[in-house]
Amino acid sequence: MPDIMKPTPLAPTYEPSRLRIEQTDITKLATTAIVNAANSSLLGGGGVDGAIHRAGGPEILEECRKIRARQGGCKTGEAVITTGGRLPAGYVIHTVGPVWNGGLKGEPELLASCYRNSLRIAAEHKLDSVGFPGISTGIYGYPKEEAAAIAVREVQQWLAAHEWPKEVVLVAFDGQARQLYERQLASGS
Ligand code: AR6
Repeated sequence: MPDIMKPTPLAPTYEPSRLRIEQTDITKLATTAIVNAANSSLLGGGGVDGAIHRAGGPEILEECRKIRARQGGCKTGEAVITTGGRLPAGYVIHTVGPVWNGGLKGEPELLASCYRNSLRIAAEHKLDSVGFPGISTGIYGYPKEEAAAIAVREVQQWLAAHEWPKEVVLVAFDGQARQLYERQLASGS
């Protein structure tokens, strides 16, 4: 067909982004689920894990104990789901990040698996929205910039290929983490 007769392609319709960054305490986040940076015992700990169990109450630990009885905890890179107890979020997805050990012990792939397996659980349960802390970037010592790059990449790839969850929030606990996420978003897309 001559060029002049070809229909003008429609301008792409505007789709509001399904990924956003929020600087907050994740225990205050009212997403359908929040993700916990747990350890393989699933019995709680410090950091965001301690904060989630404190704010959510004993029901979360009760369900964690049942999961332990069934499958013996949670391996690094994997994820399980419990109630959110008294949290504003209805559910907690517990994932176990890798301990940073120099970067040549499979840490990047294990961290990516944490994001993918948590998102898979959210999709299986058709959860609307999920908030993630910076898994492994506290006590487990993962370099924050590399971890932010993996988080943004994995979430964007998941959202491009899946309908659920509808929205993902990457939670920054401080201004430095927020800037790292914002830079990754600006450079990556
Ligand atoms: N809201 C949002 N982010 C937070 C909060 C909060 N309330 N508290 C901490 N962070 P960490 P890890 C950020 O150490 O490195 C526990 O003992 C924090 O600034 O909680 O995966 C577990 O039981 C950091 O960026 O988790 C494990 O044993 C990020 O959350 C171990 O720590 C993760 O820091 C897991 O270590």
